[in-house]
Amino acid sequence: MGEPALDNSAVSPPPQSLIERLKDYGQEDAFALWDELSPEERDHLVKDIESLDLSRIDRIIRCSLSSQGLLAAAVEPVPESNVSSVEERSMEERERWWKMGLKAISDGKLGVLLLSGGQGTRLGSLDPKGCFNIGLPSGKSLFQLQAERILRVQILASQSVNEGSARFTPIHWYIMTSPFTDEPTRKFFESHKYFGLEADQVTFFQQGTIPCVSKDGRFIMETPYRVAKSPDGNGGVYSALKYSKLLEDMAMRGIKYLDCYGVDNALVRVADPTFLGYFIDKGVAAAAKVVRKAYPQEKVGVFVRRGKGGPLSVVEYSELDPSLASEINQATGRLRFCWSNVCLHMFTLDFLNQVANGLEKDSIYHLAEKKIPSVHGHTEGYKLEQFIFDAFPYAPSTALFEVLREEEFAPVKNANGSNFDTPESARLLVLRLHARWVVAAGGFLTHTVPLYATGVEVSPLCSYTGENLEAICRGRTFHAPCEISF
Ligand code: UD2
Repeated sequence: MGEPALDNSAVSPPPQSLIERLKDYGQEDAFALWDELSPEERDHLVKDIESLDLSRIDRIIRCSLSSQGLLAAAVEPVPESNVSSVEERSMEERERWWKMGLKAISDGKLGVLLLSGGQGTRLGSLDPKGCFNIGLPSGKSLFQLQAERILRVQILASQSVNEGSARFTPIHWYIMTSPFTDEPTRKFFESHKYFGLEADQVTFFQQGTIPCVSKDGRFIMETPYRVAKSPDGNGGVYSALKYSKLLEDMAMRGIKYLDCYGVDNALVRVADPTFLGYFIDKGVAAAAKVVRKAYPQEKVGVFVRRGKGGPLSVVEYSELDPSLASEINQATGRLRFCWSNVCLHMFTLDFLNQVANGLEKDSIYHLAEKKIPSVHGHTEGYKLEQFIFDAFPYAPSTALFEVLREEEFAPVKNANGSNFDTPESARLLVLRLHARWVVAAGGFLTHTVPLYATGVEVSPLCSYTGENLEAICRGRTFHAPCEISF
C-alpha cells in the first residue's frame, strides 16, 4: 500500500508574515487560490508578492483612487506669449539656434532619450512599435529612420564646427523599454547592427511595472500565482533613470540636455539642433514642441496653465472634459486649448535629477480603465501609469516651441483601416514632405504627391530637413516608388 497522497493544503500554509503584510494593505486575496496551487506555483506566488514594494504600491493606489475624478484646478489656456510660434520666428533666429544646437551636439552635450516601452496593442502588432515598417519605399522601420537621423545630425554637427573633418561626436541614445519590449528591441538592434550606429552609443534600460487593480483597489490576479502588472507609463522614465543609475552615466559623459521623444512618430526630428539651440538660448529646464490641435477630439494632450498664472501642465486627451476640448477662442476663432502635446520634449539633466529625487512625493498615477486579463477571464479594472509630462509643473522654467505638424508629427498609433494615426497616414505625411524637399531642390516627380500609397522617399542619411539635396536632385526626374539615398 503506497503512502497516502500528500495533502498540500494541510502541509504548507502561506507564509504567515507575508499574509500579515498583505492584510495590512487589504491585499490578502492574492493568496485566495493557495490551496489549489502546486508547490512550484506557490513558490512563484511567494516570489511575485515579495518582489512588490507593498507600502509604495499601496500609497500609489490609495492616492490615485482617492484623487480620481477630483476636479482639477481650473485650467486656463497657455498664453500665446508663452509659445514660440512658427510665424514669429525669424530666419536669423532659426540659423542661430541651428548653429548653437550643432555646436552643443559637437561638444557632446546632447543625449537622446527614447520612450519605447509602450505595447503596440492599438497597432495590432506584437513587436515593439519601433520595429514597425510603415511601408515606405525603403521599407525602413521607425527605429531605423530614427537611428539614421541621429547619424545625419552627427555629420551635420561635425561639418558645422570642424569644417568637414571626418571626426564627429557620437550622440548617446538611451532607449527605455518595458518587460514587453526589452528583449525583442535589443535583438532587433543587434540583428540590424545598430543601423550604422556604434553599439556602445546605445543604452537600453527598462521601466518599472505596477500591479493592475480592480475598481476597489485590489490586486488583479493574472494567474492563480501571479499578480497582473503593466508598465508604469512613460512617466516611469524618471524612476527608471534613477534606479538604473543612468543619470550618473549622462553626467559622466558630459551630457547636459536630453532630447526625449515617443517612438511612434514617423517624422520625429531626433536630436533636432534647432530645438536644442532654442532650448539653450531660452535657458529653461523643460521644453516641448507643440503643434496646433487639428480638431477637438484629437488624441493628443493639450498644454494648459492650472489656475491663473499657475504652472504649465498637460491635460491628456483621455482626461480632458469634452466641452473644454471644443471651446472656441472668440477672438481668434481657434480652439481655446489649441497647443497640443506631441511627446517631443527637451529637459536639462539637472531637471531630470530634480524630478528623480522628488519621486516619493508624486504618488498620484493616472488610472486607465481596462479589461484586465485575469483568473476570471477579464476583470474590469485600472492600469496605473505616470505620464512624462506630469513633471512639467515642477519645472522652474518652461518653454513651448511650435512646429508644423506636416513636418514633424506623423503618429503611428492604430492599425491601417482606422480613421487616423495609422501607418498609412504616417507614410503619406513622410512622402508628401519629402516630395516638397525634392521639388524645392530642383527635382521633378512623375506622380502627383503621393500617388495612391507610394512616392519618393529621402533617406535621413542624405538630408535631415531637406538640406543637401540640390546636387542630387537638380534637373533630375524621380519615379515612384524610390528612395533617394547616397
Ligand atoms: C501620447 C501622449 C499624448 C500625445 C500622443 C501623440 C503621453 C502620456 N501622451 O499619447 O499627449 O502626445 O502621444 O501621439 O505621452 N510609452 C512608454 N512606456 C509606457 C507607455 C508608453 O515608453 O508605459 C511610450 C510609447 O512607447 C510611446 C509614448 O510613450 O513612445 C507614448 O505612447 P502612449 O501610447 O502611452 O501615449 P498615447 O499615444 O496615448
